[in-house]
Amino acid sequence: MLQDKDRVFLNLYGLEDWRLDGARKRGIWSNTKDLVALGRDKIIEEIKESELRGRGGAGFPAGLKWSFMPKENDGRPHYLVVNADESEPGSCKDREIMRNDPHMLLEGCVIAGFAMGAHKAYIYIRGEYWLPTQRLEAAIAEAREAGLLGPDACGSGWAFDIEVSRGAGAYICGEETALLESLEGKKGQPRLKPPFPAAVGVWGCPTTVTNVETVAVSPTILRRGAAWWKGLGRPKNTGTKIFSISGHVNRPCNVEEEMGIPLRELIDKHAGGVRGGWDNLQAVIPGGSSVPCLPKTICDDVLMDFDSLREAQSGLGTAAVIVIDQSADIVEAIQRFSHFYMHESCGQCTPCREGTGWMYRVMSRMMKGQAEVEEIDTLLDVTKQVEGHTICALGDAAAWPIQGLIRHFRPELERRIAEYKAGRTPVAAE
Ligand code: L3W
Ligand code: SF4
Repeated sequence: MLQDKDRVFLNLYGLEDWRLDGARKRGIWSNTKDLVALGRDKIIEEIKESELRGRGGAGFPAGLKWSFMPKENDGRPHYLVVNADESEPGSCKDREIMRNDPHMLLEGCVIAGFAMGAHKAYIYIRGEYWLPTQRLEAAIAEAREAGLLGPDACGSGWAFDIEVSRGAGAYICGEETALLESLEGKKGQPRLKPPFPAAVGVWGCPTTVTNVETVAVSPTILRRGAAWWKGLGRPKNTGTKIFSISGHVNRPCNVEEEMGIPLRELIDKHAGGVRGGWDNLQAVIPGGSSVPCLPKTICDDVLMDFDSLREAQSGLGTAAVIVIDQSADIVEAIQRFSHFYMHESCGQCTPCREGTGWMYRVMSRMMKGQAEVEEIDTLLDVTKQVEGHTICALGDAAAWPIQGLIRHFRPELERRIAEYKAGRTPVAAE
């Protein structure tokens, strides 16, 4: 369990002052000039050494990503784009950082931006996040006033400024290249990669798109050292992480914990346990709606980090832990996710546009038992035709929850089909 001395997010619950004075008391902006003075190479080296992995879902090594930005100057400006379009069902951690400690993110932008050779950062924020937007704007104004942003940011000699841009309610704009399109004022549709944003990003310039939490923890890693961060968690799955725990628990919450904490400990210690006790658990979706669910037998001892959850054929994703007890209709839950992905598909590639609708319609029949047993394999087959055959990861995200359902709850699907054939309405399927 994470000790207080290792906590990074000191105002996660908004109990302290979120403004500049409060932030300074928590050590934010304390030596930003010295951190910049380390130089680009040393900052990136230290972030690589810490083994920090991106907190937006993919878990890509952060230092490596930053190092993709060109070193030589070809005349194009560089940009840092913070992905604050938090829309993954179950995920609400970035919201808490931005509304309760916005200066953490701003200081992180200065450091990360400098390391990438950028003089400007855009924070692309989910449009519905009105209070976090207001606080970010207010914090930016305070930081400009105090000389922390501007032509000589923090007295470092490096010009740096930040602009907030609001999204308009499309989940797909959390995909990094759709986000860039939207930032440019266009319809939010993903671009083909490569080229990756580090080569051709916003306005055709080198850009790094990265998650709020990843940027916000960076100054603390540099202040306390990569060795300290690596001492937390497990190899290649280092440091602390904010988990959003929701669903059938006694006390839903956001909590910062050590990477690799056992799922059961996380739920019992911080969320007051599963409603009705651990034995009442049916399944957990450990990383937001995009990752496959895990049945109780696996939840009993799985660890919460990227590699452990991948071994368990799921994923850490955004660490949004959705707890499902025995009272819930697991098939209906996954059917509703199918509806979500169908609705949010941008429609530009066929396997996703057609596949998400197809999967939703079959899931709707399966929920009521109105299907043939052979269709379970057909459905699985379709998910495999969608997975990996689309421009962006939304296609995968639509396929994986269904794959998880079939992997772990096939008997439940078969039972419904048998009940319906026997002339009964399957229980829990209205
Ligand atoms: C340069 C290379 N850059 C990779 C960069 C790439 C990106 C990052 C990770 O999907 C996942 C997805 C969702 N040269 C590079 C390179 N990069 N190779 O590294 O890339 P990638 O492709 O592994 O992932 P992605 O496309 O960023 C993100 C999952 O996250 N997810 C989504 C959550 C949604 C939200 C939200 O609410 N907005 O967070 C949850 O699980 O399924 O698998 O920057 O450019 N050779
Ligand atoms: Fe659009 Fe879906 Fe293709 Fe992504 S996978 S580009 S959301 S159609």
